[in-house]
Amino acid sequence: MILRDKLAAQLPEWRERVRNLVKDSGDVVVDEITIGQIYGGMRNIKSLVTDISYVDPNEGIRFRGFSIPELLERLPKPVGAEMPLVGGLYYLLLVGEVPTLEQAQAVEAEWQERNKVPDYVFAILRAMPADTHPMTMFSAAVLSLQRESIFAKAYAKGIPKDRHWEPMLEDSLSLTAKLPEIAAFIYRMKYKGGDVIASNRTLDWGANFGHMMGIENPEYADLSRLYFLLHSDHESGNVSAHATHLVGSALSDIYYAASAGLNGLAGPLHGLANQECLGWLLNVYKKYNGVPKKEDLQAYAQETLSNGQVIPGYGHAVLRKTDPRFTAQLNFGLKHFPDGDIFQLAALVYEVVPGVLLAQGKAKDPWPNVDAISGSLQYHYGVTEFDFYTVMFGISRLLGVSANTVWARALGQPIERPKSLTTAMLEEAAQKVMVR
Ligand code: CMX
Repeated sequence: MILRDKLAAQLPEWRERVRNLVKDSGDVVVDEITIGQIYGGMRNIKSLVTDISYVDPNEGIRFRGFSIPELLERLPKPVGAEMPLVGGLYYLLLVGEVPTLEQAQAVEAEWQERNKVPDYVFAILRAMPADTHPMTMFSAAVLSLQRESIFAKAYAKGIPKDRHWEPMLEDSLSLTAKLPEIAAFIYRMKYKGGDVIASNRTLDWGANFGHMMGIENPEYADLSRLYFLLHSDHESGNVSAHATHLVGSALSDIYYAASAGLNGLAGPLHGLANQECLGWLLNVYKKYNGVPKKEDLQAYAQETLSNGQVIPGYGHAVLRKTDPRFTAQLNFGLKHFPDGDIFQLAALVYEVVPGVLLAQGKAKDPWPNVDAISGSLQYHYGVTEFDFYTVMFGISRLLGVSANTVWARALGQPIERPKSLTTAMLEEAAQKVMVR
């Protein structure tokens, strides 16, 4: 298998590099930690490592060193398509090199071979109460697949530590292969009367999702490929990535770890913000009977803040400029449907809300993040059921976190176990500094 061979070829050098770094420079101080950070959600504490993606506060995400515009340019695309094959992105995340079309297609072929979802997953989903949130369904479906884990079986048989990554890669491919069908099943079951659409094995992973959603439009296939690329990874400290990494560090398999990551993604301050954001836009639209005047939008945003609520889709823990994932989606909308009502509203919010947040002076980043616009694009193509949006984020995010988990096992990263202190200990530490 191409991915296994490519990873195996890199591993001796990577392991040597990490071993030497830790052996020769293990005591080098990289960061200091303040009481404010300990009580402040560990913000900006440099204590994680990944080579798969990096978020620069001013520039935004780079995947394996490539910016989003560079990737949209360089990753191979299916014939006639505007956006790259997601298989090529997964290759890049795992291997670290831009694949050829053949290499990207080899990943797509791996996915096609592994995409049969066992019937018990559908039975579990059908048995859940109809008003269950789609993210709960998605996470439960992923967790239910745990019995398929090759890693768990190999570990039980005593596979040596330096080979843990191999069954982890197998599991990651088998899980990610099934995600579009599981998600589309949830969508069709919940919102389309159970009229489920079978997978089309001739389509690529991104396009097949659009087909199973019931949207036979090449533009939506391109939007799906773009969406799955943009949301895949955002270095290691965000809640979904960190939760997956933490659970995986106990040598829980990818099904356990990915389900944990999805549960974190389901929080309104993280992935659920895309659902919240569309809800916020629709409320504005309803209140003003269409796209409002700038002044009205400004008043509405101010009212949201006065009510003690956040404006979803704006602000970020790391970013300090407009998220390039926002810009890529804005450009897609401007190209394909600049006159769409909800899209125009999202674009107007971009003109108004940063000023409102700046004037309030609390948010360190008043600019839009990825969630500020994604829903308005989905809405345009008929995916109006916005409580489903975070599931799509989840499909994509599991690409990044599974690639990271394979590498964590390949480099033998240990179980995570930071140390906690009591408030009295911190007060004592503060006292000592004040006395000096
Ligand atoms: N609307 C209103 N207030 C906001 C705000 C927003 N969009 N963004 C930040 N603030 C507030 C914070 O709530 C905080 O207020 P308090 O001091 O009263 O607690 C203050 O500004 C400082 O926050 P910060 O340091 O700038 O931001 P954090 O790193 O603490 O939080 C984030 C980052 C994303 C949770 C926050 O900006 C937010 O809640 N945004 C809205 C929700 C959102 O879009 N989340 C999606 C993020 C992307 C993703 O993970 O998917």
